[in-house]
Amino acid sequence: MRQEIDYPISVMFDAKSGIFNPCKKTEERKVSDLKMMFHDQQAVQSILSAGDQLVYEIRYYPFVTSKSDMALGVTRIFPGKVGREYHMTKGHIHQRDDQPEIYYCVQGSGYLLLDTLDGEFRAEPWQPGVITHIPPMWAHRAVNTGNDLLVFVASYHLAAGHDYEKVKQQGFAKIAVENNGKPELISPKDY
Ligand code: PAN
Ligand code: ZN
Repeated sequence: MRQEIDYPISVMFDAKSGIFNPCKKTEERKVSDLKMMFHDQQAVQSILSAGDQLVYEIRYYPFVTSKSDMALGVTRIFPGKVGREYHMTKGHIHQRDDQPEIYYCVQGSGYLLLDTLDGEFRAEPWQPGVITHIPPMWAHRAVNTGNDLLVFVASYHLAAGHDYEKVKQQGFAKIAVENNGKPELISPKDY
């Protein structure tokens, strides 16, 4: 028997702003939410004592049906840095090891950083139009290295789950920092 949740749903999306409607939930992430992810702890402290800084926002629509689910998540990373390190998402690996994801960059510029946490690393340069498949078992983090908003669309199963602890403890093999006005990927130990 078809239930109400089993019918198609569309939302209206504005790629420039990253806003879509209707939207079920919006979350904000500030420097205080990812303070352990940044490598300049003095810069983190001075931002926090000045009253925090918005790094990114995520807007969600969970399409749940009686058979399965598919989540839509749109992330808006505001331009900015913490010390020399560019604004980025917290980064996570999916709890379930059979869960991939699609990211579609629609606005801004930066990188998608991918790390297996067992020695393999990739940095995909991002500009509007780039779609990246994140295979299962790769931690993922987006970085905004531009002067404007970076917007990307994500699609994944809610069942994937988000493990932030592994990334928090180990970090990614490389981080994106500004060097002479340009983005550069360096090893965190060289910060
Ligand atoms: C995305 C991310 C979103 C925010 O929807 O959750 O971009 O990044 P963090 O979750 O690392 O804070 C996704 O990858 N979902 O699986
Ligand atoms: Zn994910």
